[in-house]
Amino acid sequence: MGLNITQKIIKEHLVSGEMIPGQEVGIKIDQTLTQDATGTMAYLQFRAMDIPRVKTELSVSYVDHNTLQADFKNADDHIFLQTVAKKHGVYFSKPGNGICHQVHLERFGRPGKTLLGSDSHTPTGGGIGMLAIGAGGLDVAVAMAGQPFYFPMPKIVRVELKNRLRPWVSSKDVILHLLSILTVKGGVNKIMEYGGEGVASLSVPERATITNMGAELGATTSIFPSDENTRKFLEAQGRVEDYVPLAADPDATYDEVIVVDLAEIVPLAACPHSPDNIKPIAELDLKVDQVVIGSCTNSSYTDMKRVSEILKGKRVHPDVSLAIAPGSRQVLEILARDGSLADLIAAGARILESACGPCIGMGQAPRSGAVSLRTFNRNFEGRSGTKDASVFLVSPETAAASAITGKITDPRTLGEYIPVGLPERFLVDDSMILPPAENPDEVEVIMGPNIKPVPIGKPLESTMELPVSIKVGDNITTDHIMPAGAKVLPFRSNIPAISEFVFSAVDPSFPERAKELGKSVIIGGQNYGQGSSREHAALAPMYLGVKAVIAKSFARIHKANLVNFGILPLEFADPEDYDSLEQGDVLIFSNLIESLKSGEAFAKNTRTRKDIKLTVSLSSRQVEIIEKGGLLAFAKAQAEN
Ligand code: MIC
Ligand code: SF4
Repeated sequence: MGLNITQKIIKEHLVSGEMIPGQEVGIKIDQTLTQDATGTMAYLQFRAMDIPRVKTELSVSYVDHNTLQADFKNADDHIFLQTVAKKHGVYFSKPGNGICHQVHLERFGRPGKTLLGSDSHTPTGGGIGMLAIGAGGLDVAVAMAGQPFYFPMPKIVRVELKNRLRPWVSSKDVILHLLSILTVKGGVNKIMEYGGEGVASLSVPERATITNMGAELGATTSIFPSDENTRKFLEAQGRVEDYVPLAADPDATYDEVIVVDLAEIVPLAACPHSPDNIKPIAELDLKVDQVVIGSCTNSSYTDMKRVSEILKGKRVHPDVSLAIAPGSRQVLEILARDGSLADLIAAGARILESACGPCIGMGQAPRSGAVSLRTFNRNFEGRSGTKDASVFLVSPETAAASAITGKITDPRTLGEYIPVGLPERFLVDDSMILPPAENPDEVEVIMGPNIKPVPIGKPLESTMELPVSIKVGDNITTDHIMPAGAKVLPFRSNIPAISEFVFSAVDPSFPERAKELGKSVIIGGQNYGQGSSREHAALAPMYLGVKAVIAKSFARIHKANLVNFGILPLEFADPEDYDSLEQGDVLIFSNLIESLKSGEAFAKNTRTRKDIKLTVSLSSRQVEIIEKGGLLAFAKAQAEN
């Protein structure tokens, strides 16, 4: 029987398990990437494993999140990352060189390879035909140590693209359209594999916009075939030798099929405060205060060039602040050399560094009550830095059109379409990517005072009495659990300090209470932990004594992170039991170790006397990890064997 693209890549990398949806598979990882906000922890964990040099084909460390240097902390992390990379065989992309996913696509992505990244938007690499998966930093550290990456074999969904997009409709609108159908949990434990005649009309950067924001569907990853367009992109990047064709066999089968008629898609927006709250632009009538163009979703050369063509000779509306962050130094330099940057500046754009910037709340927080249009992938409440701002996620075309008019504007009103293609040849200069040292023994790893040791979990106790420290609702994001932004991000390598911010936007008294309780359990609703891959959303609660989370359902990466730090992820067998629980209730768990193996556990609520039935969906490997107190202890033990 024929194979689809995903099965072909997994089969070639399979180390353990069978490709049956739901069963755990282990795959060999060819490449890894980290960024600075998750990377400091990942390299501390890698060092704790005592392995001198990474065992992957390629590992790259990027600095793109914490680039605001308000004091020594972020700069200290940068030099730590630079020296640690040099010592342990990792390439280092300096601050200013660009956003990890954009640079990785340009300079390192290779069709058919596996990529594991400590960032949830790692699936950007699916645009070039990689099996690119986001994970917690510890999973990436373990992959750098040469061990497989384990995950539940997802269902494979074929997304059949028919026809082609109409003028002024972009690939951002395609993923917004899919979010409107599938919602933020529609892709959990699924891989979206694109195919059909419409694929040929999309360039690699356009495909990467779709696979990038597939993360918002909750999907394990998304992938496109590798074809003539992939070859052209690699050739323009001066690395045609990395090209290999990759397509599904004609008789390949899929678990599900979704058909999307590209010609029927119109410009769309994700309205506040969720990426799946989709409306057509034509139905929105709002004055706009801020427009921001950039982020790993929409900051390629073609995105920026189209924006500059729209703004050329025009002026940004007097009431609008327009900020633009090109995704990489390569993009910025081409724009500078071909004159587009001058057009953007002349139009009144505020040009930002090539980094995540406003996407992660590092500057450009909108004014109180503002309407902000952003070409990003997440619009969770407060993520922009302003709690009462209304953030709409749109395409670069919609953003640019609206910056001129001062209100949300359908780009189809701009007149004749301006086609923008890939350049024949990108400007290639890798001088800001530093190779690892040839004499690693001579490299000293520099650690500033804000870099604190990684806390290690304790082995699981079979009987526990756990008070409920907080009860939250559905779709709680990791931004709720462990916020980002300019104030909190500098503490990513200091768990005691960052743990003071856990749930700060939901209930600022949480850290104090959790510490007072000593040990506790969190109660969550559906899709608990959606969004980012930040393992700090598990690590900091672990530090505060959280031993278990009981939820109606979990997002994939967060669930894996909980396991990695020895926190038990348990699901309600009957979701209605959620209603019977209150903050302050005390739950008694007994015979936990046996229950984990049997797949079923019980918690007795001492207030209501009710026995709550819980489902444990963990592999035997995960049960062992939890018993040992987390993956670090487990991986160390394995490496020693
Ligand atoms: C994000 O977009 O939320 C981040 C910041 O890139 C995160 C990683 C992090 O929290 O460091 C992600 O998406 O994984
Ligand atoms: Fe950076 Fe935003 Fe992309 Fe996360 S989503 S990697 S913060 S640009």
